[in-house]
Amino acid sequence: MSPRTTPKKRSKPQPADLAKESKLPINKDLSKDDLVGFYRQMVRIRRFEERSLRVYQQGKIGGFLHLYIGQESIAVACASLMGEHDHMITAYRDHGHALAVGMSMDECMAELLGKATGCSKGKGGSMHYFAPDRNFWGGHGIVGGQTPLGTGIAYALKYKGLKGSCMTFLGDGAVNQGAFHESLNLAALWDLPAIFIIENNGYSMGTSQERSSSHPPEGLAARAEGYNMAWEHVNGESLFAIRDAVNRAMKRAHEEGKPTLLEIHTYRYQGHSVADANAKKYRTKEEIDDYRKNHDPLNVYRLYLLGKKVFSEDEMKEIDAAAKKEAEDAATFADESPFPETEAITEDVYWETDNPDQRVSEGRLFFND
Ligand SMILES: Cc1ncc(C[n+]2csc(CCOP(=O)(O)OP(=O)(O)O)c2C)c(N)n1
Ligand SMILES: [Mg+2]
Repeated sequence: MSPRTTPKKRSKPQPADLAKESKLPINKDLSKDDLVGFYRQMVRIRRFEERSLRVYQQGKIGGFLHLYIGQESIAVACASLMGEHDHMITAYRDHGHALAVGMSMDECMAELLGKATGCSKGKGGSMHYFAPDRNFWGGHGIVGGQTPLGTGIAYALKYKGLKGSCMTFLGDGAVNQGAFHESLNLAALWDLPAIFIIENNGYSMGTSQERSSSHPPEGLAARAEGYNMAWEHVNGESLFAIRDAVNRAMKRAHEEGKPTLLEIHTYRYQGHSVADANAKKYRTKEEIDDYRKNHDPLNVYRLYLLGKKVFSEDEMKEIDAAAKKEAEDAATFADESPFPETEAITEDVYWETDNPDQRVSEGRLFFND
């Protein structure tokens, strides 16, 4: 059999039809509060990140800062569907997911500055936000490293007999990692309630999808066919389209205990991280401008809400001002917070070091002499 043609480019952005997608079963009964709430969440993420970029430029953040600007619809739509036993785990571009599941700007901003009041007590930084109490399992720096962990969470749900799911987010660059393929295989083989969500923003650092991945003409998600797994390609410009597809995947997980692979078409306007000096060299200015002007999920959704008179221009501006103030206050909170004590460096690393009375293993623990 001759190989199928490998496409040279990822698909072009498609204009979303929010009016049509708002009538899909999962969206048609949303209240004004729900609809405005999604907007507020997306604006909060964007303003938080814009403020965090300034904090970085002021030299207050050590390490990396990967911004999610342009991808907000994904985290917000996915979080909006989570029930008691639905979980999330993602890579290092994790601020949007963290805020979407309900983490506060204060604990997130303080973490960026390495402060003791941060969600990981200042020891994780931008790439390692965690809130297990909100079913949010991080925040992982090794590309694709979160995929076996997400598969394990899905396995735990099945093992415990809980009706839930684990959404594992990854980038388009992570789909070539072995761990991802091992995860897909086990999730399909063992019928796990796992949902793998590729946030396809077209680039892994400075490498475009066309230079890194071979895939069937239908896209990266079609690789799921090889694992006998359900898959869909989704337009990330539309919060409604994402909710529709993720809801289908969640139902499959909850009711049939089966996995799904979703590929959501999206874009990042900023560089890979704020240290990406070449952000405008590996792609054209026209490409960035086109997404920003015509396909920005926040803008597209704002125009939809204004057009449908769900909220007024004034209400919209108030939401924006409140998000800016919240981000400003978080920056002050982070500034004024203390750094962790030096002794705290060995805490929260090994359970048995923190809880010697519950120790079961023999021998020398890493931090003990
Ligand atoms: C195993 C591993 N290899 C390489 C890196 C360096 N690295 C960090 S991010 C990245 C690109 C990943 O791109 P993608 O998965 O598309 O995610 P995005 O940054 O676009 O969200 C690379 C190669 C790493 N962190 N881990
Ligand atoms: Mg990418």
